[in-house]
Amino acid sequence: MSEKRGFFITLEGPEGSGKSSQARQLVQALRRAGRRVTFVRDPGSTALGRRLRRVLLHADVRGMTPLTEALLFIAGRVQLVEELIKPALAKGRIVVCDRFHDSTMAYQGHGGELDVAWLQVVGRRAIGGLMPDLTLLLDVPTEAGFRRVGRHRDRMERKAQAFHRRLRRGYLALARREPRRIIVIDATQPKTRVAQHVQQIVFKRLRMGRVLPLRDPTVRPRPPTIVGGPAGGRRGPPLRVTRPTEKSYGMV
Ligand code: ATM
Repeated sequence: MSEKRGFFITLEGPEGSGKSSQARQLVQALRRAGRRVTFVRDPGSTALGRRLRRVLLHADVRGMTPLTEALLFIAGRVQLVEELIKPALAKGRIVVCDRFHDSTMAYQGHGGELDVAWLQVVGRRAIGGLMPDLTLLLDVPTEAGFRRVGRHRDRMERKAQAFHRRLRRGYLALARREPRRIIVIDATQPKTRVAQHVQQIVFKRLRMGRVLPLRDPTVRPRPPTIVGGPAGGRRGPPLRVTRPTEKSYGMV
C-alpha cells in the first residue's frame, strides 16, 4: 500500500439520514478552509463503480442473495480504493467518502444476516486494511428515515422494514466496537445543527493532526459516542433529503 499521509473520513447512515447532503456540505466547508479534498461515493465514482451501482440498486434486478450483493459492493470498493482513495491519501489530501466498508457490515452483514465476523475479515482484507480515520454515523430511527425517503425507492430501499431495523442496530453495534473511529450523530436534529456537529468533529480531529490507529475488531465493545442525542438538543422537524447525482461526486 502506498504511504498514507492524508486523512480519510467516511459518512454512514441508514435511509433518510441525510448523510449525502451532509457529506457535500462538509466537503464545501473543508475546501473553504483551504483543505484539498477528494470527494467520492461508494459504490460509484469510478467507471466500474458506476456500473456496479446501477446493477446493485436497479429495482428490476431480482433475487440477488446478500452474499452476491456483499461481494459486488466489495469489488466496487476495491476499485475505488485503488483508483482514487489511495492515490489521493498518498498525496496528502483529505478523502471524504459517502459510505464505505461499514455499509457492507450493516446492510449485508446485519441486515442480510450474513456471518458478520467472516464479512469483517473478508471486507477489510479486500481493501488491504485501509479503514477510515474517522466515520460519522448519522443515526435516524427506521420509520423516520423511511418517511424522509418518500415513495420512489430503489432495490435496497424496497427491502422489508425488519431488514432496515436490523441494519440500524448493526450500525450502532459497529459504533460500540470502535467508539474512537465511529461517532454517532443524532440525525433527527435540524439539518443545520447536524452540519455543525459534523464540521466541529471533523475540524477537531484534523487539528489533532495524527492518524488514528486501526482498531482490532475483536476488542471489547464500549458504549458509542453519541453527539446531539435527546439530552444534548431538541429534535427538529423532519428534514427533506435531496438525492445526490453522480455529478456531485468524483470532484477530485
Ligand atoms: P447511497 O444512495 O447512500 O449511496 O447508497 C446506496 C445503497 O447501497 C444504500 N441503500 N439504499 N437505498 C446502501 C447500499 N449499500 C449496501 O447495501 N452495501 C454497501 O456496502 C454499500 C456501500 C451500500
